[in-house]
Amino acid sequence: MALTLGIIGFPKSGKTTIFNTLTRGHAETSAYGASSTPNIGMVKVPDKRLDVLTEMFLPKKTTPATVEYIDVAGMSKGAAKTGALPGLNDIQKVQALVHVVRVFDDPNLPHPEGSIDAVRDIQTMDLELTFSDLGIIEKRLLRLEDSIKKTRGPEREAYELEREVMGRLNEALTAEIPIRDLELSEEELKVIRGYQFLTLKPLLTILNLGEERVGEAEKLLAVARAAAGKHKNTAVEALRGKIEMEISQLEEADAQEFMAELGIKESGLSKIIHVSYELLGLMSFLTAGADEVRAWTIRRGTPAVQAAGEIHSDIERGFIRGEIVSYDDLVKVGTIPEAKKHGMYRSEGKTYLMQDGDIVNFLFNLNKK
Ligand SMILES: Nc1nc2c(ncn2[C@@H]2O[C@H](COP(=O)(O)OP(=O)(O)O)[C@@H](O)[C@H]2O)c(=O)[nH]1
Ligand SMILES: [Mg+2]
Repeated sequence: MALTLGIIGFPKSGKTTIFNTLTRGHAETSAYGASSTPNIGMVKVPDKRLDVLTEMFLPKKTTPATVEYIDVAGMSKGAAKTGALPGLNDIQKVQALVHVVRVFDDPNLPHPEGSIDAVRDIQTMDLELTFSDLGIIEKRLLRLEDSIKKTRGPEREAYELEREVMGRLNEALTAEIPIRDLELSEEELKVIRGYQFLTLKPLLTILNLGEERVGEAEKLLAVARAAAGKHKNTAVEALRGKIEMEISQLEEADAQEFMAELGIKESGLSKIIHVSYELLGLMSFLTAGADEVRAWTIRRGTPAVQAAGEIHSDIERGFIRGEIVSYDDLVKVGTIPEAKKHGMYRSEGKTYLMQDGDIVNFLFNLNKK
């Protein structure tokens, strides 16, 4: 599945710096103006298992899973109340939001609000997202009244259901509760899916630390987590934007050395991708052979037949079974024949729930009806 994350934040918080970190890109960061066209970049999901399998299978090519990031224009406080949020169309399309919060201080680069205050910025952004959703809901509710008057039968019932759901969202948002905090049924989610509400999207908050605050990271994280992390489907992480961007642009060996010197265990790129996966309930399964070693992204709890469809709809349609060995088992014994000998190579049916790191060969028959 194609995964797209949107980077949002107030101006000069380091969004483009973090976008560059993630994409190893060179988009223009700026102390002054900001461009209004979004930066878009693809990132290969770091996965050591692919390296190990590549050594084992010596395939013609190795294909990691990818994630797309969009760096949208900076938000300004109050924007959602007076009109649409800047970049709204872009951020409506993404599956999760990454909010970059400025914690680094730089006297030459004043914060638009005049001071550095992560909790204030987290709360202000929450409000902007809330107002954006509320604006859409209020307009829709007005039109629904009209539609309900004009229709009857099943059509009217559908509108009435939507009015009921929208009413609940309206109430929650008015009380500053994001939509992702509500218990919504599959049916209710389906009713509202098309609106792409921002407060329904998982939210990863990143504290962009300056060098001078690194020692305080844990304390800052605790405070920010108390402010942002009380909601469902949220996570808060910290990283040093400027340094991470420099690291991301080094050769692998140099990057490792530099990170060791700075005491950074996991690169910002890898950390953010992994937390995003966690937040979105995603995992990877793997395919491995002489042609290609590849990682595929699916939701946790996806049945084998649906996972097969991720590779090709024909494989889903003609699904017979999956032959599966877990990555850990395969690494223990070294080869597929050995795994077979040890009874680690399993045959699984349609409803088998895929596990992270399953290495699978799907058998399918295209003549099957
Ligand atoms: N000192 C310091 N400056 C940073 C850091 N991250 C970004 N900056 C600077 O802040 C300015 C704005 O950064 P940019 O990424 O363009 O912010 P954006 O407006 O949110 O996209 C640039 O001059 C960056 O070099 C950081 O971690 N530390
Ligand atoms: Mg920018």
